[in-house]
Amino acid sequence: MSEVQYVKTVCRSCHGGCGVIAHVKAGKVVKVEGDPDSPISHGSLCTRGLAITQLAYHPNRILHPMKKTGGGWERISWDEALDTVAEKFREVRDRHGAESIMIGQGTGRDFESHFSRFGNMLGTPNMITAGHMCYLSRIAATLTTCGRHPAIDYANNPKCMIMWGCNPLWTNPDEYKGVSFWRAYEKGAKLIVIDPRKGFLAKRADVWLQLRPGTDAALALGFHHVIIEEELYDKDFVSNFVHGWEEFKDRVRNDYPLDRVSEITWVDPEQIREAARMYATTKPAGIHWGVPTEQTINCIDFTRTAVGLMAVTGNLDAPGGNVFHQPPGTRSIAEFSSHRSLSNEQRAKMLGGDRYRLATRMTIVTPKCAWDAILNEDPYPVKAGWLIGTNPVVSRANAREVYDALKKLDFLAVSDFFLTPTAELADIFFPAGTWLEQNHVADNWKFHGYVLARRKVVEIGECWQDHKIFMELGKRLGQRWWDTVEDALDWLLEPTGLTWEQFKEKGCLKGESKFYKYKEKGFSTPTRKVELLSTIIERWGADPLPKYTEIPESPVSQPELAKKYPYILNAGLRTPTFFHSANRQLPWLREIRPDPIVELHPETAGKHGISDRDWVSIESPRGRARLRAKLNNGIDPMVVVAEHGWWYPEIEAPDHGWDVSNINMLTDNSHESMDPLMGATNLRVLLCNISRYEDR
Ligand SMILES: Nc1nc2c(c(=O)[nH]1)N[C@H]1C(S)=C(S)[C@@H](COP(=O)(O)OP(=O)(O)OC[C@H]3O[C@@H](n4cnc5c(=O)[nH]c(N)nc54)[C@H](O)[C@@H]3O)O[C@H]1N2
Ligand SMILES: Nc1nc2c(c(=O)[nH]1)N[C@H]1C(S)=C(S)[C@@H](COP(=O)(O)OP(=O)(O)OC[C@H]3O[C@@H](n4cnc5c(=O)[nH]c(N)nc54)[C@H](O)[C@@H]3O)O[C@H]1N2
Ligand code: SF4
Ligand SMILES: [Mo]
Repeated sequence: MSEVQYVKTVCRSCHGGCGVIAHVKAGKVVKVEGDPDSPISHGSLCTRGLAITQLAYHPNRILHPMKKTGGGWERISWDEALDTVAEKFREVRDRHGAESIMIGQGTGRDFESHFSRFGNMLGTPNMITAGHMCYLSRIAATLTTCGRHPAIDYANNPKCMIMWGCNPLWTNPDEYKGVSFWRAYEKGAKLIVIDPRKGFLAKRADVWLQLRPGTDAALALGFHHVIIEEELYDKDFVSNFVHGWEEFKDRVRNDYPLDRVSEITWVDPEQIREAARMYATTKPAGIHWGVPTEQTINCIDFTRTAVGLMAVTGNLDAPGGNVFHQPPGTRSIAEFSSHRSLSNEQRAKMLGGDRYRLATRMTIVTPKCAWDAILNEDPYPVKAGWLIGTNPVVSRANAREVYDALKKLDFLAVSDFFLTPTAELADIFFPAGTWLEQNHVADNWKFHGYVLARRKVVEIGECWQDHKIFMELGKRLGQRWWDTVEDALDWLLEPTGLTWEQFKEKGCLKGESKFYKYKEKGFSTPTRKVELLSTIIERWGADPLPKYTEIPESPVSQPELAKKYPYILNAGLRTPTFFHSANRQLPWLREIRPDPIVELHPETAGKHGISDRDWVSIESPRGRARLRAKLNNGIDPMVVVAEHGWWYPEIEAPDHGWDVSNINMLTDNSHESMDPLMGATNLRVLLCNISRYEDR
């Protein structure tokens, strides 16, 4: 019998970060458990992290490169796979220009540095991510307002916390795991929850504001109204460190009195007052805001207003408030990605570049622009693509259009673990390694001040970690890369004085904690102040003050359409088991959540003769999907809350039922529905109707 070995590493079955001890027996990981020494997770792991053994050793996982032939998929060597893609990309680059190749990833998977370097050196500005409506939109809005992303400071004992459209116990998003929130909560912090759905947190809140989906910007301006009216703001701070205070005050006073805010948001004015007072008078207080606030036309204006709340209450860069964690000194993603290697001439060709000014500044392309280029050659043709760790046929708005666009490409490569509905459309498949199969300086993209050592535990089949695939394909296209993955990590770590081998032993690095840095240097904005009136946005001729814009497809803006589609569809309920479109093939997790769920208020369900667990057909002007009813009296009868990310790995290839229960068949990606500066897609507020599936 062989001995069990214990290897410390770092999970990445979501945005990652939890410390793991992997149990390895005879070259195979037989179990993972939480690492009690982890500064991020303190020994905890979630269902998805624990299920990595089922994912890594899944019988349907693809363990070697493949090419599509007339008869289906055929196994090939790495050399053939890489040479084929390099040759196709060279062909397209020579004939149409590098901009006619798009590369795409989904959510943060800790290879952004390599992804962007590959794209920059290829010469294409068309790198598609989820950043237009997730996280990078937050970075863009905070950069313009206060110079850097202010993350909630759970570690320094906030006395009051606002969970603003954020559910960290289920989602463990970005910087923070739910355990950090929970530790602060257990120390007795007051809790304000802003959420249209009564979940675990709302049930425990001191104040729960059940707002109409998509109206967060109006609600935040209502908070400001109370704070201004009752003079609860930090007078020293606003006079010394806020740009545009008088103009902002006038906007709030004139346009956002509480009765108007209440009418827009459906929240009682007295409740708004109570929550605003609690936040402004309990020190320190932090705001953790979530992705639903960014997935509407109000994306940037909401975040700017929320940063305004932190600023005027003196909670910005204050311990226990919202802070600017210092990076640990590694080279940044911008440095690694060699962004200067993309010429100005190529950069100027970025799809949507002249439309979404803030996105362009951050080099973010909203995917709709790529679909337009593929389908309509507007403004020029995109002919080839490489998608890495993303399943846009299921995860992107207006899925039918996405499917048609990817199908039309002359050539597509996909890197994944499984043959997803997106991968089935590819010509070449690259088998990626999971986080158990990689060496990496993890979490370098986050704003929590840490980097962590993700150590390779095993090798499985012929899979390669994504970083290596970028490097080896890049080299075949004449790009400058290091010899090995570890050599690149040495360079990333160089300013810290550590090599990868040394860092691997150490396990983690943390930047120094410093607060109130603005008192010496001001904020990193053009005026060195928090810009409630944005000088950057002003230069673009857009409204420099934040405001609330009514959602283009809502019962208020489209009363006629609402006669046919009377409900508000809130599409994107996460579950503790799944990560977007992933994990449906893992037995431990699918057993917990076998079916796609749509939550309905019992009154609403009753009106349509729908009982708990019935299949429901949901329909919008763009399409329909079938999900199973779960009755929930913690949502408004007008609101329908649906899970996203559903396809059926068990349904036959190549479709795998991608269009059966996929809520993105219903979502909208028209330019008119997006945030005008960022191109953020509206995923959370659409009009829909419902019926019992059997009645159709
Ligand atoms: N309606 C609706 N749609 C949404 C959302 C919503 O709230 N509502 N949320 C949106 C948000 S916030 C985001 S960020 C996007 C996410 O969108 P995506 O990132 O596209 O979604 P996933 O399903 O997580 O990723 C797809 C694939 O990545 C593969 N994968 C996982 N890890 C790796 C890896 O390390 N390497 C490689 N090569 N492959 C890997 C998985 O097997 C999976 O097939 O979805 C968006 N879609
Ligand atoms: N298990 C799991 N974890 C995940 C993911 C996953 O798919 N599964 N996805 C990851 C990704 S990429 C992201 S971006 C994060 C997102 O994680 P979070 O930012 O936590 O976002 P959600 O869980 O989508 O929504 C949080 C809460 O906002 C509420 N909400 C919905 N609409 C609105 C609205 O209009 N306004 C307000 N105020 N609240 C609203 C929801 O009811 C929910 O309780 O999660 C990450 N973690
Ligand atoms: S929260 Fe994320 S990093 Fe932590 S165990 Fe779960 S999947 Fe892994
Ligand atoms: Mo996301």
